[in-house]
Parts: sequence; structure tokens; C-alpha cells
Amino acid sequence: PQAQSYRARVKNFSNPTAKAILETVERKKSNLAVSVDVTKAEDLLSIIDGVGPYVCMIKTHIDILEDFDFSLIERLQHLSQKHDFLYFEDRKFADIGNTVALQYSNGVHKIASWAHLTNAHPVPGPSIIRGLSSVGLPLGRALLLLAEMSTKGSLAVGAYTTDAVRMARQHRDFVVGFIAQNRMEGLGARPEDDITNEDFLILTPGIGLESRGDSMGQQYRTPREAVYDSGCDIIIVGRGIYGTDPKAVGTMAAKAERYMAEGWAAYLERIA
Ligand code: UP6
Repeated sequence: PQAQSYRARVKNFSNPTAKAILETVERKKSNLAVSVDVTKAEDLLSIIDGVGPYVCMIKTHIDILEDFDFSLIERLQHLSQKHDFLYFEDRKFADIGNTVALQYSNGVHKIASWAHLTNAHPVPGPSIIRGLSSVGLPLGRALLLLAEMSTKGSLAVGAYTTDAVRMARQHRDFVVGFIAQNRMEGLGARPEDDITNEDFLILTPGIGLESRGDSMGQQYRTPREAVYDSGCDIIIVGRGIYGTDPKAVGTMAAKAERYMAEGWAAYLERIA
């Protein structure tokens, strides 16, 4: 998959969200997802409107908004149509199947009703996938497992990562890839597993051009390190784009354009 174009990989997936992600990346020539981690709905909307032309995906932490109200969802959906991108709610589910199914469909956020993609920690085992897919699969949604993390001292390494990939392999209709730092195809495959055309989407956070980390354990790589050196598919950039001033939308748009260009150049170099 590292050497195949995004377009050629559409056929490797049965899940409609996975196909839509690859098609959007190809159409917009952007493998950039912007993580908009702000606490005011108006800032969220204005940043999304500013960076929207340069992204294939917007990643949210909807639960950090101080003024969330479900009417916001309609405004978010309007922006995704205007700018042609998908929503990834970075919920990091981590409970038993029954509980995550309720968290995914209910509560004030009703994540499954609007987020095309969400993610889960594999720590509870395969039951977390069954719980989430009972809600998301009929809606055409998709799930990523967190196989690795970008933080210093992460416990998601070695056998944990391998077992995450094995879990995903058993649920390819709904689990379309990973939050990870590296490619995962074939990892931990058993003789009975058919991995000939195995393809996972690798979305990678911990991306920055101007810094190598923060004071709380985050570690950054450049778009080229992630996409060319490690073969990741989509770069996730947060503070590197929205910075410290949530009102400086013009600056953010320029930064998003730069990350998009670097991410795409690294991809073209990779498939060349
Ligand atoms: N995120 C990581 N690392 C992971 C998983 N998720 O940073 O392994 C998420 C964070 C944040 C974003 O929750 O929303 O990606 C990274 O933000 P930043 O670019 O501002 O550091």
C-alpha cells in the first residue's frame, strides 16, 4: 500500500467511509487532517472555515467545547459540504462493548450521527469493536484502533500493537486502519490469515514543522518523516496550524496550505 496511489487503494476497502476518505484525499490532493482543539464553538467554526480548503478531514474533540449545543452539528455539516472533507471525532473509546455503544450513539454529542470516523483503544479486547460496530456499521461509519501513540513513554508498543492489528484484521468491515506512527500490514499475521492485499489507513498525529514536542510528552515529526520515511497516509496537525491565537484564521490558512503541500510532496515522492 505504501507504493500504491490513494486512488488505487479505494478497491482495497469495503467500508464506505474508508473509500470516501481515499477519494477525498485524491480529489483535494490533500492528506492533511487538522485537529481543531479549541473550547469555543465560534472558534471551531471559524477555524474549520479557514482551513477547510486544504484538508481531507477535520478532527474534533467535541467534548472540550464549553458551549456545545446540538444545533452546532448542522453548522459543522454545512462546512463539510462547503469544503469537501470528512469528520473524525477523536473520542478514544476504551470501555466495555455495551457502554461504548451508548457513548457512541447517545449523550449530548450523538457522535455516530455526524462523525464519519472515530477511534478506540484496543485495551478492552475485541468486544469494544463489536459494541461500536453495532451502532456505526449500519450507518456506514468507520473505526480506527490506536495501535501506537505519539507520546513519550507510550505503552502501546510491541505485543500490544501486534494484538491491536490482529483485532482489526478480524473486523475489516468496520475497522479501516489505525492511529499509529508506522505501517501495520501483515503485523502478527497467522498462517491462516490471508494478508495478500491487506491495507490499513494509517492516520498519524504528532506532526509539527516548527517544534519537536511540547512540555507534556507530545513528540513531533515532520510531514516528510511521517509520509515518506514511515509510509503513513494522513498527517494530523493541531497546534502546528491553529497555534495559540484562535482568532488568527488567516495565518492558520497559510500554515494549513504549507502542511498540505509538504504532506502531498512526501506522498508523491513515496509512490514515485
Ligand atoms: N493525538 C496525539 N497522539 C496520539 C493520539 N492522538 O497527539 O497518539 C491527538 C491529540 C490531539 C492531536 O489528542 O488532538 O492528536 C495532536 O495535537 P497537536 O498537533 O496540537 O499536538
